[in-house]
Amino acid sequence: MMHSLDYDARKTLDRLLPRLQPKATSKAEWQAFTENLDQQFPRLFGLLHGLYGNQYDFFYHLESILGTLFEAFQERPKVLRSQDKKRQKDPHWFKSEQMLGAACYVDLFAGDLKSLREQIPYFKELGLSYLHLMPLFKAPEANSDGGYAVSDYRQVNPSLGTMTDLKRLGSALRNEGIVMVLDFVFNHTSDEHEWARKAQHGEQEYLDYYFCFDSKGDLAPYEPYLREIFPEIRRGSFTWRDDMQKWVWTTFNNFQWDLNYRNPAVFNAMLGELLFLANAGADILRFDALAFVWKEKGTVCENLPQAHDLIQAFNAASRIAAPGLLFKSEAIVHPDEVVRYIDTDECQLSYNPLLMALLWNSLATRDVTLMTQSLQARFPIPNDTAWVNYIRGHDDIGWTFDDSIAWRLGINPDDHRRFLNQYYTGQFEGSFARGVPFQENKTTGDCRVAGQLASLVGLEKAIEAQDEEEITRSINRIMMLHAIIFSIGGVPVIYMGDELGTLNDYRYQQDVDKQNDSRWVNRVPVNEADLAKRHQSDTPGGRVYAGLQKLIRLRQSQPLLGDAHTHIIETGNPHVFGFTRTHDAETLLVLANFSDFNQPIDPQLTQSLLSVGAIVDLLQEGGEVKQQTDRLELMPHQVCWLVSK
Ligand code: OTU
Repeated sequence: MMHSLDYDARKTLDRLLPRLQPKATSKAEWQAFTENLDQQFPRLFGLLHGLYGNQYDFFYHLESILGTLFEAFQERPKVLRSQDKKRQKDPHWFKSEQMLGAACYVDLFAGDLKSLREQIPYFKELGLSYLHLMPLFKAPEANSDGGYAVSDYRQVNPSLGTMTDLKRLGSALRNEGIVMVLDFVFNHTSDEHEWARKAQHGEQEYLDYYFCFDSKGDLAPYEPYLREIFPEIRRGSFTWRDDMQKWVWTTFNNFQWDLNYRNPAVFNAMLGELLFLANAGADILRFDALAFVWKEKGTVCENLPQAHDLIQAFNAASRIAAPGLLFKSEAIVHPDEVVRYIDTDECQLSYNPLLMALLWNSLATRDVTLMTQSLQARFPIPNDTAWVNYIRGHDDIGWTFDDSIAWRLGINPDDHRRFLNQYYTGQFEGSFARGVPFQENKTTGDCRVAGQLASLVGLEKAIEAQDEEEITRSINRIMMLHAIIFSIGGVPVIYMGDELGTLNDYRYQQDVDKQNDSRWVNRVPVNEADLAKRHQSDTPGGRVYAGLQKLIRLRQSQPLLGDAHTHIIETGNPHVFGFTRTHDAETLLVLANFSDFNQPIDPQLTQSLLSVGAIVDLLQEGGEVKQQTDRLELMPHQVCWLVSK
């Protein structure tokens, strides 16, 4: 079977390539393109055949797709081509300890793209080598779900600048060793996208780009099975359009129309947009809401096998036209499903929502057992891929842990999620947190939490109460969480503003376009005055900044925190989270105390994990040396990075 598919792929190329070759501008160009095809086309062909092979015009679409690939290949700028070559020779480049990411909104952080370029010295000062710019494309003016409703993938939102500005920014970042990460919002377009407009005018070709239904009855094979994503905004997953007299599939907001990937023309059109972004200088594309891209009657329409085939097809295609490009998976779903998107042939990078949620869980419960057991099962991923580890971002916190592991530990998962929501919205007695509920589902009781890092760890409340001790504790919590994501393996990403201890911004409640979406509480502008405070070492923001700076420098000087193996361990103390990083014969042991009290570490633990002799904690000033037999004690929220001397 394998052979016959390969044979069919070969035969297809023999038939289609002679029609494409006249477009080549040089022999060398054609040769380079066909070499890439030799490597990736059989895989691409197999995947597309699986998805679309039963359609009568399959070969017509295949020819269009080849055309898209060759055009993008030809347009790929020289600098990006040579970068592709460099990356192919160093496929683990993103696993280096030098990698440090940040995410920011162009408007909230700098105003526009030009001014953002002027902030590069700040990014360098921080130590960044990866910058995710939140969606910056043309989008509906009033509400665009923070840019996640794209009206034109080839046009920058005019208030932020132009495509030329974006390309300039990309190359300025590249010159400073910072990779540019952009969103590929490919599950849906805005209802103002040209395709959607044409569908609104009844053009059949574009009605077929989306899921449009004539009557409520047509929704019956789907609707009962679907999860509601934004139940506070609108119930269900479909929107009635009076102008069209049709129901349109809208998983998220009414103005975000789900694309119909059963139509190969949609695949081809979106492949064109993907490669356009790659050629505009994106090093990594964030595959937004990728769990939802394939729909099938009578299923939940999330994480379907065809969604994986589709992303793999994008992967094979992009390796033909833009081989250095990486994909980052944004699957905020069950941990078993999250890892299925991670593969060198699918997404080489993935957000780690499990670590994120369980860090918050452990902070609330002061217990690391659920985190340890969950990560022991779900942290390992293929060697040529990496996690993107984060604490907070622009979205909410969803409590996506594995219920069966919780049950095993005697935790009722639903009750526990209710507790976590209460805890982080400050309704639980003794809670330090100031979060806001997000998208409470009145039917299922499901809820998520929004809030800025500093407010969620207690800093907002502590500052208000002028409680110096609690301010220090909150800052220590921030340091502990970062010391973990900086060392656990993968690319750590800071959410810009968090490095300055920025608090919740409640002004969204007065804005009609935002008040329904509490995630705006954690989308906070950062201005020059805020940035200037980083030098004031007596302010909470200045203390956070100085602490993070120190952690970042230490991370970047320690190769064991880069491309090394991670092993999550049982520390023998339910309050202390631990893991080792090993490479060749060297080991680094990380321990983190989630409780409010000092915690002892059994000397046998360090003795068995680190080689004999004295040990040094890289996070201690002067790197205090201890004998293996000395009793090690961690202060509240203290983290140790231990190596043997
Ligand atoms: C993503 O998140 C983006 O990160 C959000 O900002 C967007 O609103 C959304 O897609 C639509 O583009 O629902 O609450 O279960 O959690 O994909 C966040 C998966 C979201 C979802 C995730 C989605």
